[in-house]
Parts: sequence; C-alpha cells; structure tokens
Amino acid sequence: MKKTALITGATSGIGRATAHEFAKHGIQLVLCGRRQERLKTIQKALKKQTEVYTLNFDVRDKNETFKAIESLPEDFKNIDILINNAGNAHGLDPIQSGNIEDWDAMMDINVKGLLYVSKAIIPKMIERKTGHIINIGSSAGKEVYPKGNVYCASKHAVLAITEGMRIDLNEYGIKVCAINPGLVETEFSQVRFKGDAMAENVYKGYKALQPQDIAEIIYFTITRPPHVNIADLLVFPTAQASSTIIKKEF
Ligand code: NDP
Ligand code: 8X3
Repeated sequence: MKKTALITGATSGIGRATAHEFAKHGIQLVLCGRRQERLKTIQKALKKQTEVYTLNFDVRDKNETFKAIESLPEDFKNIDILINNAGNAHGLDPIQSGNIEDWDAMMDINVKGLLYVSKAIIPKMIERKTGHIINIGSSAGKEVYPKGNVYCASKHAVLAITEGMRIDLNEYGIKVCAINPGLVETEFSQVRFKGDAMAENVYKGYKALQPQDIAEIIYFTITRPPHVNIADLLVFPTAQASSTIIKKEF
C-alpha cells in the first residue's frame, strides 16, 4: 500500500529535495511551510509522480499547527512517515550580544515547533502501532561552536527529544531517528545572516553537502527492513571534519 509522508519545511533546501526524492518513489506527500506559492509550485511539479496535499502554517503557532493537521482529508490523515525538518539558525553572535528575537525564533521553531507537529501526529501512529519519525538535527546538536550557542542548544534539544521519543514510542513499534548533517548548501545561511552577502562565503572553497545528498539518506533510512532502525546519523561533507575544521581551497 502507498505510504504517506508529512514533511515540514518542504518549501526549500533539504525538505524540498526530500519531497522530490519521495515523489520519485511514489510516496504520497503532505508538504508544509509558510510560503504558500512555493508549496503550490512544488505540488504542481510533483503531481505526475504522486498525490500531494499542501498545508500552509507556521510551526511556531500551536493552534494553527493543530488545526492544519486536523484538517487533512481522510486519504492523507494516516501519516506513516513524519519528517520534522522545518528550522533555521537566526544570527551568529557571541552569547553576550545575542539578539533575543533570534533566540526566541530558534527555540520556538526548531524545538517547540517540532514538538507541536509531533504531538499532532503521534496519537494516530500509536493507534495504528506503526510509524517512522525522522528529526533533522545537526552536527550542531553534537558539538557547540563559537557563536553557535543558542542554535546549538536548539539542536542538542532535538537530539534529546529524539532519544526521548524513541524510548517512549518503543512499545508501539514506531521508529525514531535523528539525521544530523554538517554544512548543506541551502537557504540556511541566507536566513541565518538575514540576506547579508556574508551568506555566500559559507559554501565557498569546498564542496558542501547538497540537499539531494540528505534526501537520499532520508530515503535510505525509511526503506530499511521493519527490524532495522537507523537511530542517529551524522553526515559531513568530506571537506568538513568538525563544526570548525573545514578544508578550504582558494
Ligand atoms: P532552508 O532555509 O533552505 O529551509 C528551511 C525550511 O524550514 C523552509 O522550508 C522553511 O519554510 C521552513 N521553516 C522555517 N521556519 C518555519 C516556520 N516558522 N514555520 C514553518 N516552516 C518553517 O534550510 P535547510 O533546508 O538547510 O534546513 C532544514 C533543516 O536542516 C533545519 O532544521 C536546519 O536546522 C537543518 N540543518 C541544516 C543544515 C545546513 O547546513 N543547511 C545543516 C544541519 C541541519 P517557510 O519559510 O516556507 O516556512
Ligand atoms: C547547520 C550546520 O554548522 O551551520 O546545522 O551549524 S552549522
């Protein structure tokens, strides 16, 4: 039977590439994001390959999040695969000069938003005693780097939540996994640096991971046999050895 996947942050980067990868394999999709026009464009591009339903909401707003997920039509209500991907870094500042609005955005989107979406979807997975949750963490969830303070904290929280989910959902046969990329060339740095030209330098001088690389890893993860759960996966570009050690060639 056709599986249904819900992907948050499907309008860009890793989420959008995952939508394309899943569509290629005939997985039915619920695509989420705030940018409605982009959702519609992606839906149109994928409709020959699979059924696509779009949900337009901000994960920071818990009422909007629950309302959107509750509004899913019958054919899309049973989510087999949840990709908790929506998130971003906002700013790169020492803790003493960090912007409180940036801190709020990162904790509200990366941590609380992921919790709200999960809370809306897990009960049906429990009822059906099946499901696969993939949380997109980060190498920043495994180590803290200079000026990364709150973003790193939000991704450390994603890893703690992933472990907690895996423990609590174990008895229901639900698989839970964290995929933790290093540097991936997406709109991530444009968001972090608020459109500043600095964003362009982040991926210069080496080959960063591409969104498609992560999408393929996600697809591999969800296609393991029923007894295999990839629980936690760290992936760097070859040029990257840690958050701060990157071999650049200029
Ligand atoms: P992008 O900026 O390209 O994509 C971010 C996605 O998140 C967009 O689709 C955006 O959609 C969505 N999003 C952001 N804020 C909200 C919100 N408030 N409500 C709903 N959706 C939201 O970045 P990436 O693809 O790189 O990021 C995806 C995930 O991967 C994030 O969790 C990020 O932390 C993580 N990651 C990224 C890495 C990188 O180097 N790029 C490395 C490690 C992890 P819209 O604006 O339409 O709402
Ligand atoms: C995104 C990767 O190194 O910018 O999570 O934090 S990094």
